[in-house]
Amino acid sequence: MTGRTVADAPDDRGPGVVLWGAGGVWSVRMDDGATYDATLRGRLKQAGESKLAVGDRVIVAPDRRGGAWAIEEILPRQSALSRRTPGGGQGERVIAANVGQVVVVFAAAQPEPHRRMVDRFLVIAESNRLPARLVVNKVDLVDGASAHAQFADYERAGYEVHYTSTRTGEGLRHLVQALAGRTSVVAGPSGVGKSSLLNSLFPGLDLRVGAISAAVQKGRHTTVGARLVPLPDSTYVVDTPGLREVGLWAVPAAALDRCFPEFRPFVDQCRFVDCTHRVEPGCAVRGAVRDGVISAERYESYVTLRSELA
Ligand SMILES: Nc1nc2c(ncn2[C@@H]2O[C@H](COP(=O)(O)OP(=O)(O)O)[C@@H](O)[C@H]2O)c(=O)[nH]1
Ligand SMILES: [Mg+2]
Ligand SMILES: [Zn+2]
Repeated sequence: MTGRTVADAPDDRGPGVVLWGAGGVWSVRMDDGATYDATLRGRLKQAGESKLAVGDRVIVAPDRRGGAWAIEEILPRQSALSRRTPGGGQGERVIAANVGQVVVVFAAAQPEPHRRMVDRFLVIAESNRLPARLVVNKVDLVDGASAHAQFADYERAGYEVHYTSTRTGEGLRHLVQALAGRTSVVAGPSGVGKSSLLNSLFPGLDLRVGAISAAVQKGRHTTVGARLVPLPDSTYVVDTPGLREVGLWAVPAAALDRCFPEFRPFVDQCRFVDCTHRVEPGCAVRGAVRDGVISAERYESYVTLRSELA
């Protein structure tokens, strides 16, 4: 190892987190709040430029060739939201690293919530072993009792459900507490109020409301990946263009049942170890559906998704 130069002084080297990347340049926010554009050190590049993701913690140092900053080290990941190509293994692509939770946002109305789609988002979180919570926004447009009834299945399944309105402020205080100090992927269809919620929760953030959807934008600009948005008090939100495109390729068909947390107590009680919970005799999952312990709607989602994966 060569001797230290002034540029290598400890003060100029430090840990940070990747906010976004484009064309091989990564925006890294240092722990002291400064943001640098950095490129991967040569030897790390071989290891896989594609392996670095938004949310990764890295060590950044001044590049010896002067002026620029280099990512010297990628620190181990605690978790990741990733997509695996069918067949698994090789084709994994990490969308965001060190994700603490997935916050799935739907509207009570306008647009009408689509149960199958809610379940799809939750399965994506579960298959990545990430905790998930549900936000039902725009409750000002419906009566409270019906909103609660509509999402009761999710509370019974063990998910925390937040009922919110950016119009009345309902539920916002509790939601901001649920985001505080963590990194959250905020996912949901467009128009449900994700940007409005984040603006209400974090004044000054100033995200565009009613903006054209990511899907439409994609046709006009080069595709951008996920972005990590730093907020006060070590809170981060991952803004990803259309988690729907994440799809379900991450989930092996035989593991789908465990992505429904309320099925888990029953899957090992089926007569056949490879029970698909569709037609087999002695299926404990279908027994629980008959007994009203598992919601019939959630079970229907399982069957639909299972046939997609088969
Ligand atoms: N009634 C009602 N409208 C809302 C609420 N939150 C957001 N909106 C409206 O819903 C539309 C879509 O909001 P936006 O934040 O852009 O949704 P996003 O696409 O999920 O980011 C906008 O017209 C918002 O003003 C709410 O709590 N109640
Ligand atoms: Mg938005
Ligand atoms: Zn079964």
